Amino acid sequence: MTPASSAAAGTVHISRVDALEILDSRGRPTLQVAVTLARGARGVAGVPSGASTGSKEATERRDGDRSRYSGLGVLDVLCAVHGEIADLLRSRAWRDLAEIDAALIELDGTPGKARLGANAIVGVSMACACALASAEGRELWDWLTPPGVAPRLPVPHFNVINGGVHASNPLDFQEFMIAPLGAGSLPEAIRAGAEVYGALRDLLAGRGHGTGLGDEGGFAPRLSEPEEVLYLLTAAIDQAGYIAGPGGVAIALDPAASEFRGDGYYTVAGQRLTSADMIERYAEITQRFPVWLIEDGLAEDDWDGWEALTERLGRKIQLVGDDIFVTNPAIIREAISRGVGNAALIKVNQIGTVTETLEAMAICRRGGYAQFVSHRSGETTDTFIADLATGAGCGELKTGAPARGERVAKYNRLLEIAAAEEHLPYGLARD
Ligand code: 2PG
Ligand code: MG
Repeated sequence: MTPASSAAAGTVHISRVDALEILDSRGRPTLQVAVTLARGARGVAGVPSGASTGSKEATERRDGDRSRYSGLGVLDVLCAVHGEIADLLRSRAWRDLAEIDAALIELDGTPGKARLGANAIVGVSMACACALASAEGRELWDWLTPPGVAPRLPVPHFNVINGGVHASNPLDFQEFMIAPLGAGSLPEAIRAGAEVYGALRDLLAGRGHGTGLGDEGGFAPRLSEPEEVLYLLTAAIDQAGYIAGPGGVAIALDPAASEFRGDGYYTVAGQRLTSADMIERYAEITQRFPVWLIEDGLAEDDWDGWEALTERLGRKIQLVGDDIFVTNPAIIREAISRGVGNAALIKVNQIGTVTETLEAMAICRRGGYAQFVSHRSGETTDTFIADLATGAGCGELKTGAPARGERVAKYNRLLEIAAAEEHLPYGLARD
């Protein structure tokens, strides 16, 4: 009799927890975690890592030994998984993932998961989720669907022009995304993304711009004015044969403004701008271009600016908090009560467990905030977020360009789900 079958009904036993130091898409070490249940089900997760991180994110732990990977190794984190974490997980029967995640948080004992490392904890939490879903014979997206929520295939947001800390060009805004809001199905949306990406490559090359790629697979031309990029993007959508706008292919921006704010000013293409100037600039941008969403339009410490931005544009477009909310349930609650933004970016490794991520999404749903599930700039081929976005029914996912294996893996997972589950609707949750 296995430990699992001898456990009380409805509980599971974990028999193995393995971790491996692997590379992420930027050539930096990260973790792969595998969790095996006593009855044999197994879950594997690759841990992502960000570059433009919010200051209140859960703490990613690195070795700091400069003789290996410039100090970025994760061998100490790996030891924590094999040691303390594996000991805890194997020591008793577990009712559900929430109980496992709560025990991991308690074992760590620090507010930001700094002792064991959020990269250890998130890898274990994700791998446990996969193992538990597999043990129940359910697809991960289905297993992740909260009670009372209708799953749906999300609108993919393809990051086709990279700037900021994701590329070495002079572009201050970090991400320019295309969102096929008007596509009739997920496969049509993927096709639209890839076709516009191809048209954009031709357009850039035709104008003598480089077509080298940034960290998330978007092109990284030597442009600095956001409006110039928006003009090119709109032209590419048009050339690919789509309508630029909400009925066809719309545009989304992640300026990642915390990265270009200093001394209370924002610097865009060499210009020093106040919060009010930035808001004015965004208002003009939304007049001139089919931009339907702006993420981190202002910096994480500019809450007053965010309030003004929301007041000005919150009824017209989606205003997503990333660095400012860091997928943190308490911060999102505060934002909702102050009317800051109207949507939250959702990154599992920003908060550090799957349970807290689902809690953050539930708070958004109750508060009328949209949820935009996201990859990180450093990724593996792990596809967890494709299932999360589908299961949570939030209708929005960003996971880079329709190029580079680690980005495409998530889009291909969506195609797989769409093919297997023809009944699942596609599109924004408000539809
Ligand atoms: C962001 C993310 C993902 P990073 O700012 O939204 O695109 O970037 O992972 O570098 O924080
Ligand atoms: Mg962001």
